[in-house]
Amino acid sequence: MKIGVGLTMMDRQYPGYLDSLVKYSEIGYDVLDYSMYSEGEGSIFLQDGWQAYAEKLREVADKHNLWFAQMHSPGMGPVGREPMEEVKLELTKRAFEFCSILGTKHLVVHPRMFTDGIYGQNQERILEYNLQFYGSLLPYARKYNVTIGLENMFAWDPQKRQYCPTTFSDVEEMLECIRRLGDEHVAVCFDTGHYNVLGKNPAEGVRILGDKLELLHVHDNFGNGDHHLAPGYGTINWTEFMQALKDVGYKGTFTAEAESMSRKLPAAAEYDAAKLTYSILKALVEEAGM
Ligand SMILES: [Mn+2]
Repeated sequence: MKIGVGLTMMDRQYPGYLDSLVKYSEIGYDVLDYSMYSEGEGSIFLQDGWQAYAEKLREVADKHNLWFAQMHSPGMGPVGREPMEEVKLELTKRAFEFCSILGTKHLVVHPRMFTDGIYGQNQERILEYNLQFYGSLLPYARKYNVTIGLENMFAWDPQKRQYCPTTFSDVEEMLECIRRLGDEHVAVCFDTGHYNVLGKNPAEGVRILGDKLELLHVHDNFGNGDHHLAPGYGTINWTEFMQALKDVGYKGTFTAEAESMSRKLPAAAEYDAAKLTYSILKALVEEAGM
């Protein structure tokens, strides 16, 4: 199983993605996740000729035997509360072309969430909204042959001051969305940490998703926050999780979204954090014989 990580772990020690690629390759990573999560107004992807940047990235990645297996589209606030709504939608559409230049197979696109959509409230209305939303992206998915990854989410309940379920917290809801979209360019990106925050066992989520699970955001937490730590630094049972992946015949990559391993460290320690994260992922994969 190919091992991957988000391309932000070493961005202070090695600024500029092009220079850091060699470092990920040196550590042993096979694949990378390019995140457009924070892209908005002023993004390079809104400038003429952004494709040249993408082509350069691809060229350097190829040279170092790295593959951008998955990408994350721009993060969006709840419907009606996103100040850059139009810009982020435009960037999301451009992300498909970016994927095609990089040879990326999966683009993760969060569902649109609503402030009145926690604890399963208004679920059918919100699912209808998301069917329209993903449906509007499907022409791009088909054109560039990229699969949209639906991701399981969580929200914050400001009244009870605790994390709570929202759109796609229930993996069955993602399966229902895929069934109703009826297009092979849609699959699930399972986020282990998001599931654990809600007190649910990620291994069980994997078993429900079965062959609709095509990609992962692997990270750990203590169940009291979305900490984005490497496996073993929280409360998730990774032996059980790996067994579940094996049992459902998971064929995707083992890609971490564990940026907190390095984010607050002194810049000079980022490489070592990325290396430790790799060692952990590699050991889990090898122990599971995957
Ligand atoms: Mn995630």
